[in-house]
Amino acid sequence: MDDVLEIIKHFYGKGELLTVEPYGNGHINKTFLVTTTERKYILQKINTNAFKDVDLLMNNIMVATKHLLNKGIFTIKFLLSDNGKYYYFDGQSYYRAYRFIDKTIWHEKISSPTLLKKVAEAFGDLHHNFVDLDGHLLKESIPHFHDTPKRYNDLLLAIKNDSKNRLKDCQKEIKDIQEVQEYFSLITDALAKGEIHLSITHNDPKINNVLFDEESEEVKCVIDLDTIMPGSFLYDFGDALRSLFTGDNEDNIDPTLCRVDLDTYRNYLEGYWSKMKSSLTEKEIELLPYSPLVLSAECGMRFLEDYLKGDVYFHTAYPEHNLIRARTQIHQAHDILRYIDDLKKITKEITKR
Ligand code: ADP
Ligand code: GN1
Ligand code: MG
Repeated sequence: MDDVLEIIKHFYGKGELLTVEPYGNGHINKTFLVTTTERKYILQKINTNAFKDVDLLMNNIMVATKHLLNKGIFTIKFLLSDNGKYYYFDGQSYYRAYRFIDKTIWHEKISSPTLLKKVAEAFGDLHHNFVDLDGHLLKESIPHFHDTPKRYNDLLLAIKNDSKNRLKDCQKEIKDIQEVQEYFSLITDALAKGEIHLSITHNDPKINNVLFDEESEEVKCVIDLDTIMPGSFLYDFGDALRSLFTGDNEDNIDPTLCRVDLDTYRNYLEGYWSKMKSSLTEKEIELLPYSPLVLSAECGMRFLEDYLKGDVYFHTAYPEHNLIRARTQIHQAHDILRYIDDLKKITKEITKR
């Protein structure tokens, strides 16, 4: 914690420092809440294992947030450090600081139809607001982030290497993931054929990355902008539903708790459709119900790969953490497949309106 006390001094800040404490439930960065006599800040140690190029990362975020601010949309405000950049490098690690968004809450699970629609509208608005942003100004902060077929190849490589001798624990998970393999290239193939947009998307629309005003319960702000970069609308639609279906059970030892909820799908799609109906292609509409399947399988593969490699990417609290997370996501992918006809039917009903 002492390091953090030193680091925060390099960012412009008002008031005398009172406390610094670990904050939030993110899997990637190390997040701290800094309280001064005047204001609260979020300080993050950037995970450079995930984000290899911090200049590129912060450039993406600044381009995207400036674009939103120019439209009068509330978003995260970053602080300049005393080296004139939006990050500080202490010779070992990279840090950034931004204004704490006060009087807000986040949820790990949501079942209220009203809140679901608000989240869906927020992501629909975000997509809509990025339509006029020049995509060339942003680069991939994690190359091939949602390239699901590549994620599968990466998993195969980790299986082949079995560097931590953990392969013996995951035979069932590997078999289960291979059973849904035919769906992995649905989105990437459509992108390659030009049947769906390559737009600027969030790419990590996990539900705890949305802050709500604690009084009005309106969405205040979408946070965790590290993966704002060129992508498909379907990545965000699919991953938001992946995270909603999973709720707070991502690391539950009972994988069957991670499953489809048709009302969640219906409410989310209604909210999203209300903002994006004029912007989606026929192919995008056709793939909407498949996208949570692709993204759940992909997330399962990423956890499994990380388990096999010895937990080098996601923060873990115990040795089997990534394996348990992989199980929930792979179970969910299978459950989505089981209900795919229902999801298609709901999609047809809503998108015909
Ligand atoms: P990670 O990439 O590790 O998920 P996030 O940027 O999502 O990092 O931050 C981790 C968590 O910290 C978020 O899920 C949220 O709960 C909390 N958080 C981050 N930024 C803010 C903020 N400006 N105001 C309030 N809470 C925040
Ligand atoms: C990570 O950063 P966080 O915790 O919001 C991950 C997502 C995964 C998610 C699974 C940059 O999200 O891609 O879907 O964990 N973010 C990154 O919970 O890898
Ligand atoms: Mg996050």
